[in-house]
Parts: sequence; structure tokens; C-alpha cells
Amino acid sequence: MTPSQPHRPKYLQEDDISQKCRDLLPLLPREKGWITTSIYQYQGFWYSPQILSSVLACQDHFQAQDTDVLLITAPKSGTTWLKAILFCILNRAELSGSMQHHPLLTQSPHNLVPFLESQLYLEQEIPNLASFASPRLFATHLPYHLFPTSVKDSGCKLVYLCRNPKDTFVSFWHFANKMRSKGTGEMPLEECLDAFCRGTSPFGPYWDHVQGYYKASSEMPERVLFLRYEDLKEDPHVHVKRLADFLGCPLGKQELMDGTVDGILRMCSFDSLKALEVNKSGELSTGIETNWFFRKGEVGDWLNYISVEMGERIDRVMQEKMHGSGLKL
Ligand code: PAP
Repeated sequence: MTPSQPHRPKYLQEDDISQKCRDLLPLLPREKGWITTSIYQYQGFWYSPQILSSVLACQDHFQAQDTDVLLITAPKSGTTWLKAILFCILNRAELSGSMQHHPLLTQSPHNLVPFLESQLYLEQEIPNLASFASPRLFATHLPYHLFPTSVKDSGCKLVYLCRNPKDTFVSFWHFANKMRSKGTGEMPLEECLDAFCRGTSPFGPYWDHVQGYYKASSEMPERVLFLRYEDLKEDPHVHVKRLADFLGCPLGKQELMDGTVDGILRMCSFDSLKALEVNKSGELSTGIETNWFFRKGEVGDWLNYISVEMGERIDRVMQEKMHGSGLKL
């Protein structure tokens, strides 16, 4: 880095990619990026160069274990919230009685439950995952059919969370602008909407992402749990119990009576997490500020940013692309 160049966060370092990715890029369809200059289409989905480089590394090197739990989302579908909830559910035995020293009070959900391609394999081509205790809990935005075979062949559990596409879009637009604030300036909303509806959003097309997991959960309900952000909002208690059952660690009679679920939901609520110093002023190793993950956390906020007509445009595309899937968002 020369003295005149400002520090560029990892996610904007477009030339920091593997040779394999460098060789692949000229062969791939290219579009204007939301955060980086360009995004590229690989096996049907769109990625920035750095993320594609780490997707390739993840495909080549990630070895799933039968006991692994993977949380999967399209970006801005409620990942941070469900990372926190899953961490609490899976670690509640060791952490019971130590709510004042709970790891979520001092660490970002994104450090406790790191993304495979957007953190671990972005930082190192072959990260050392040996320090993760079983059951290992990772997150990813990878589309279902891009998973390395070890994920599909193992008995690991997949939890997928989707969200109303209009709220997802608006949330992503805000997030992209935060990320661009360290680089290239705001991207016009109309331009982003156009790209979203053409499917050229990072990890898009959104409808293909969601449908891949919806189909997998219909075919393998014991391995893939399909959830919606709006349902989680409406009845979080039911979903915490459902998640614990699915993960093979159901809540015991005592836990159902002693307020365990309430404690988890309080700890993971938008207001509690947002108020913590680590989530107000922290920064992930990729350069992303932790406060960018906590904006409003509401259902239906899209109406404050896009017109009814713009919303109808998203609805029309979703209806057309998901026709016959049995899924309505
Ligand atoms: P990621 O996929 O990049 O990790 P993700 O956590 O899915 O991001 O997206 C952040 C969204 O989840 C934000 O939505 P908004 O822009 O519509 O506000 C954020 O506010 C929301 N969110 C974060 N934490 C919570 C929470 N504890 N409860 C509900 N929503 C939350």
C-alpha cells in the first residue's frame, strides 16, 4: 500500500484473489457490482471477485462433519439474529447460569458464528477449523447446489432462513451503501432495484437461492429446516423449540418451565444486541462495522423506502420465477 492510498477494508480489495479465481474471471458473465466494481456469475449465482475466490476455496477445502450445523441465508434475511439464537441453543448447557458472562455480551454474533465464504475462507485460503468445538456452527450465503460434496454427503444439519424479498432488498440496499461509504459512494435505489429484479444481486438471483433450499427441505426435512424471518418475529418461542428439536437437543421439561426460552430471546432481541458496545462500535476482521447489521429489524419497513409500484415489481418477478414451486414469500 502506498502512503497516498487510504486503508481499504478486505471486502473492497478486489485484486486480493487466488490464481484459480483470477484465471476464471475472464470466462464469466460480468455485471456492475453493488459494493465492488463488478460481480461475476458462477454456476448460476453472482459474486464479487473476493467472495468468488473464497467460494472456490470453500468448495475445494471445506470438510463437513456429521455434527456440523450450518445456518444459510441470502444476505439480509436475518442472519445475525439467527446466529445469536442458534449459538444460545447449542451452547445453553455450558452457559446456563452465566448470563452475566455470556459470550454474546462481548462478542459479535458474526465472530461467534463466522461465515464460511465471507469470513473464514476470505481471510485464509485454508483456515484452521480445528479449534471449533463440536457441534461446529458456521454460517454461509452459499446457494444449495454450490455446496462442496462433503456437505451433501455428511449428516450435518442445515437451517435456512428466508425473508420477504422487499424487506430483504431494502435492507441490502442500506447495507451496500454503508459498505460503499468506505469506497465508491451511494448506489441509486432504482439501479439496485433493477439489478435485484434481474437477479444480479450478490448471491442472487434471490428466488433461486430460496428455491434451492425450499426444495432441499421438502426432500430432506430431517436435514434441512426452512424458516421465515416473519414467522420467527411472530412466534419466536415456537421457533426456538422447533430449532432445538431439529438440532437434536430438545428443551427439557425443566427448561420449558424455568424461562430458558425467554432468556435466549431476550439476549438475542434486536434492542439487546444493538445496545451492546461490541455491536455499536466493533469491526469485523473484514472491515465491516458491526453496527451495520442492526438497522431497524422490522417487518414491512420496505414501504418507507420504495413505492407501492416498485414493491409490485418485486412481487411480479418473484411470482413469475417461483411459479409452480409451492412457495410464496
Ligand atoms: P447478513 O446476512 O449480512 O449477515 P443480516 O443479519 O441478515 O445480515 O441482515 C441484517 C438485518 O437483520 C437488518 O434488517 P433491516 O435492515 O431491515 O433492519 C437488521 O436490522 C436485522 N436484524 C439484526 N439483528 C436482529 C435481531 N436481533 N432481530 C431482528 N432483526 C435483526
